[in-house]
Amino acid sequence: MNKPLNGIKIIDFTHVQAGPACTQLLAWFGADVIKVERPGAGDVTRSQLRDIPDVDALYFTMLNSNKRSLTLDTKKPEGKAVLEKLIKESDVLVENFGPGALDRMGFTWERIQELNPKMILASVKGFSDGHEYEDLKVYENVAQCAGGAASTTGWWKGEESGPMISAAALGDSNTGMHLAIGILTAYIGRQQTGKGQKVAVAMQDAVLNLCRVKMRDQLRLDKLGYLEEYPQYPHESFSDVVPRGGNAGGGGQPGWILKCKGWETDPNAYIYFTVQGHAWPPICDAIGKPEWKTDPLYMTPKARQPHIMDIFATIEDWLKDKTKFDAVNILRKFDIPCAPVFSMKELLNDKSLRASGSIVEVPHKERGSYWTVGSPIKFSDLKPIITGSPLLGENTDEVLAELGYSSAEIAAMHEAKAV
Ligand code: CAO
Repeated sequence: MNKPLNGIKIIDFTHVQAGPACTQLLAWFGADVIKVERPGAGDVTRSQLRDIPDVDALYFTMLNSNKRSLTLDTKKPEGKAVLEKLIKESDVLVENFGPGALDRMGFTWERIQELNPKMILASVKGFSDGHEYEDLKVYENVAQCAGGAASTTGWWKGEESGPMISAAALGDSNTGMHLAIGILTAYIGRQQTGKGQKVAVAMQDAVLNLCRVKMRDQLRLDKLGYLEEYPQYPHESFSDVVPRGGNAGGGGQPGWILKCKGWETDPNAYIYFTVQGHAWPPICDAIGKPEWKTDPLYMTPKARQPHIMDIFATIEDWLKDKTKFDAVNILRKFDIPCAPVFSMKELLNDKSLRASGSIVEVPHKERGSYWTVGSPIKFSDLKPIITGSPLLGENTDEVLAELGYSSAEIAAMHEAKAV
């Protein structure tokens, strides 16, 4: 099968989630990704949140498939020499160490360019170069706070009204996806100029990029003093910052999460319901309120907005005797944008996701096979085959041999604990 990234060699100097998510994606599409890890320990996620004693944790296996693992102590002279050779022979070096770590190791951008002017150096950091917080180490939730997601997510009143973190990895995997786009752009650029370049994505920026519509709302709020699509409108007052909007639609279409049959005991017995402005009559027909079609209090989005929460309460009443699946099966006939709230368990066992390769079973040498999330990107001429993640140092000798080291030299490196 055609694997478009075949022939691209990537030094994967990443750990935890943001960097590994990026390099895993590139590995799925054919790049040779060599994960460089500290001898003896490796990526910290190998041992974090283990479900089987002494076996690589799912946190690691689910972010490092299709890669090779090379152990290398890059603070020892022997390790540095190997990394230098690798840099000379590779196309991309991806890293997400704390600020300055690569420089302290002796691999500044200037040094990397000396070794290989075609090298693309791709970095994830918490904040961008020159930012007043550029020295900070950053994890997922820190990035969500720094990038505007936390201040705009959650409830705006009541005891649980503080900023809220999303379960989606907006800081980590999202930044990795941005970086993958940056790497491929730099790679195409290199085909035109013959030169590599430095590509960086700050987690704060990647989160902010996904919060673009909240920035839109700030600009609107500055101008108007209110935001008509938020649940606060028109009965509550707005301050000068974008408020948290609960489960509001956020765009031009009002929406909310509504309870379905069984919500009292099933934490996911809900659907998301969207009221498309131009598609009001089918909603009225679907929920058994045909009289609303011609009622001036309901006919236009503007007329509905002041009592939109009452409308949702009426729809919720209609949902009382319907499961989330029954409800969606009815609403889909009326072309109403909606979906069940799926639990992780339901997604894991979803037949459609398994058929499409979005959920895949992967073999692993020590844990046996396990299910994971496959490629969300589908191609007509490439079906990524997801392979197991490598054991720590599984490919060390093989990679060293490819770099031209003799068996005796490799043995000496093991002896010196440099690999
Ligand atoms: N051989 C020798 N040393 C190695 C090595 C190797 N193979 N791999 C890493 N190291 C060293 C680094 O050189 C660094 O050493 P110094 O600090 O002495 O220079 C050290 O390991 C620790 O690196 P670190 O700062 O990256 O690690 P940490 O656990 O303290 O911090 C994290 C982790 C994620 C907060 C930090 O890496 C970071 O802020 N990264 C950038 C942002 C990011 O990607 N965050 C998302 C992570 S996913 O939630």
